[in-house]
Amino acid sequence: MRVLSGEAVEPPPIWIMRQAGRYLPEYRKTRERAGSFLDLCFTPELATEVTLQPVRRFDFDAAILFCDILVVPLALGQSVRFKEGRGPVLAPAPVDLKALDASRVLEVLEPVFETVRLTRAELGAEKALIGFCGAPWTVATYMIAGHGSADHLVTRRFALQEPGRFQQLVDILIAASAAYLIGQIDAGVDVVKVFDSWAGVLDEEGFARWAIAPVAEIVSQVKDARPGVPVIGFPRGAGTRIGDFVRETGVDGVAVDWMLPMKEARDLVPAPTALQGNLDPLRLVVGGDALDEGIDSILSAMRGRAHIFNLGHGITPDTPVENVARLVERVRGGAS
Ligand code: 1CP
Repeated sequence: MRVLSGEAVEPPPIWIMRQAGRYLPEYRKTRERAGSFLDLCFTPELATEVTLQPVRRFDFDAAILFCDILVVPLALGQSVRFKEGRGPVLAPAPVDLKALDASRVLEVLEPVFETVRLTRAELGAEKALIGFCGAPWTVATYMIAGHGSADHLVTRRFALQEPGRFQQLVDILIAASAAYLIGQIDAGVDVVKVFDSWAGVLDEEGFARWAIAPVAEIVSQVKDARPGVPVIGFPRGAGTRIGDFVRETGVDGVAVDWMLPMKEARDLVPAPTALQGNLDPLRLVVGGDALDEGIDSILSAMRGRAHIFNLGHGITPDTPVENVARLVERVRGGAS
């Protein structure tokens, strides 16, 4: 929280994206007990358990609420399923705008708020609890295509051919996401993060209209309603546009992917905005010198600047748990 207010803290606090997940044996056990992935997200006792697991094991400085960005389309009434080995499947695709119902969003998401309350009660006061949602662009890519993809051609084409209808969808997502984040704050999260994992596929105009403007609106609604709660943005793939993103959205911190050097991000994003990142998750899989070199270069690039250590994207299921322990130890000044 101090770093998000602009303070440089040494050693930097650390948590990792997707820190609860399949690389942890205790997660796989709880996941089995829950049945489906969505059952896990909507069973507060189990979701609390998996939120806390990585903090217990590695003593991270923050917990991130266990849930998924796609609970928002689900709460709006689109069908969302997670297929084993295939990822999310949404139907109908593209989404039928007239069938979306914004009136029940908070009611459907009530179990998530309960997870936040249970987690906050169990988490030590010295640990931050991070809430989150997907950014409208990234969530829309699933709602239009019906599944994940690498190039997001279907959604990019839709946004170019039918900008008016796409804007309607984005407006629905802005309202639902802001209300959802405010609900998470009222339930007890200390900070919220907006994940725009697919922002990088947009061109200049697309990035301004679909990545910057909707997140700026969400940040403004959250800050009007609950002043003082910091917001982290993650415009993955923004590259040099990260400076515009921060200036125009008003986020307090920005997560940096591993393709952008931290020292460049530091120049592009003026202080006191905090920077989070940006170890290549593959270095964490490989371990050894590859891991140590990656950690050290980030730490030296960020010395003296408000920095939260993290990966440049989510941890992958093939990551050895001992490498995660080594990462935390080295960031905190051991394991040299
Ligand atoms: O248990 C399982 O097999 C399901 C795997 C899984 C997990 C562990 C999914 C399906 N979602 C999650 C949890 C999750 N998702 C969290 C939990 C908190 C944490 O520990 O970090 C968070 C923050 C997310 C956010 C999320 N979901 C994003 C944004 C961040 C990112 O990684 O880019 C995205 C794009 C999703 C969609 C999604 N959910 C799940 C999958 C496999 C995917 C990606 C599909 C694709 O690649 O298109």
